[in-house]
Amino acid sequence: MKSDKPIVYTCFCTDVIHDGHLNLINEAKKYGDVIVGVLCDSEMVKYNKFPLKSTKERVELVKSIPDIKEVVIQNKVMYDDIVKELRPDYIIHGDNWAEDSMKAIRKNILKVLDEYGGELIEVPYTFNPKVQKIDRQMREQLAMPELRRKRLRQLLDMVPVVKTIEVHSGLTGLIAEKTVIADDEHVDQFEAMWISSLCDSTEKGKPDIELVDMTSRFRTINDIMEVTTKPIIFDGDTGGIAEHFVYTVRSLERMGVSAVIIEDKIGLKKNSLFGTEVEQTQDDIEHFCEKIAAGKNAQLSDDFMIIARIESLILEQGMEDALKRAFAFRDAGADGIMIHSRRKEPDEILEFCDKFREKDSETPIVVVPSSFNTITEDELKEHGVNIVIYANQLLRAAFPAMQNAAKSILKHHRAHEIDEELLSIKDIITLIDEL
Ligand code: SPV
Ligand code: MG
Repeated sequence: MKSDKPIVYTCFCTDVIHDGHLNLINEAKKYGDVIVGVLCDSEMVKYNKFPLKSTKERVELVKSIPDIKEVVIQNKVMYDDIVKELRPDYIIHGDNWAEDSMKAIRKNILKVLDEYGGELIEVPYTFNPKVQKIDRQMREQLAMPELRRKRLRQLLDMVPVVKTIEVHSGLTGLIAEKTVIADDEHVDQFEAMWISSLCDSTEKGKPDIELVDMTSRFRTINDIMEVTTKPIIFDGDTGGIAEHFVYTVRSLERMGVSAVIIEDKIGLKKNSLFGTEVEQTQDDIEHFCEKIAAGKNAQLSDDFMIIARIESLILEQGMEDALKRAFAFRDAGADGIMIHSRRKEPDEILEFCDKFREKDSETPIVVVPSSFNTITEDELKEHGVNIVIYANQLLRAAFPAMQNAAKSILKHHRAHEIDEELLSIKDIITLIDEL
């Protein structure tokens, strides 16, 4: 029977119910019948709350709280749709609106309620040590190798396109981890990180020719892992000889890296964006397949992914060659295909994706739109792309800014002129939180 009591709505995006949630429900029931929304997986990710429990489990968890009339799934972080559906008299929420994303959500709630005279109830956020400990544990758990490693595979099922940004240090890792945009319509952030050989080498002042050895590259991974939780895709260059690659796979897997991408080149590797301007040799199909198979055979978990990167378009070997390689590498065990191009237009990439998808709707496709950078993630998705890697933008942003600061100091014999373009002293000394 339909109750004529007012409806009080709240949305939970959590894997664990703690005192804070129970307090909120206790408060909510004073106003009427309580309906709780469980935020769906893909929106939890946008909100930097990667779910450790499935939606079904989270629904069951919320249902186990007494005094809740109904549990529904909220499909968007923003409240427009759910409010249209339920028209609650009240939305109840903790008063923890400090972050930008939370401010945008509050604004959205007030806007949708205002349309029909609903009311927002804000209750003091429960900040007791027990709640804080649970919050911290949830976050920290995501950094553990076992959980981090499988997150890329999980993301491939959860989000339309895995947006991946280049990182080359702890600091850039923090940018990937924490950068959020929040406006009237959405909240969003990167889902994964790419450890580029170009940027890792450049950061060390070395050319991108597989000169920076694995021990050094693993240290970069470690620096990043220490301060982040998001999954890592590692640029493995050519992977080296198969006899060495198997050890790399084991090490990466043990560290909690989610995927390695290896390119089908042999001999002295140069950066792909040189194309045919420098001498580069493509490996033959059979030999590269043996390397992929050896890697797959070496890994211990099912989570880790070996993604094969095809250089046929870069080396002007044609579409047929690229496709032939893609199917051969997949059949050798590759968990995904990366197709690369250095053309300004995305045409050849899209043609490849369409032709590959005609015969294979499953194997993930990865692209790196550095040259063909006008195409959007949505357009790439329409052609079957699953992972988009922004492979070098953070380092390219930093270098001119640093050079500019150095030149200004040299020119003016003091630092005053550049100061207003810099992070303030107050901000730099408080940028990194202590544990
Ligand atoms: C990298 O980022 O190191 C890559 C992508 O391998 S590219 O530079 O485009 O070859
Ligand atoms: Mg590289």
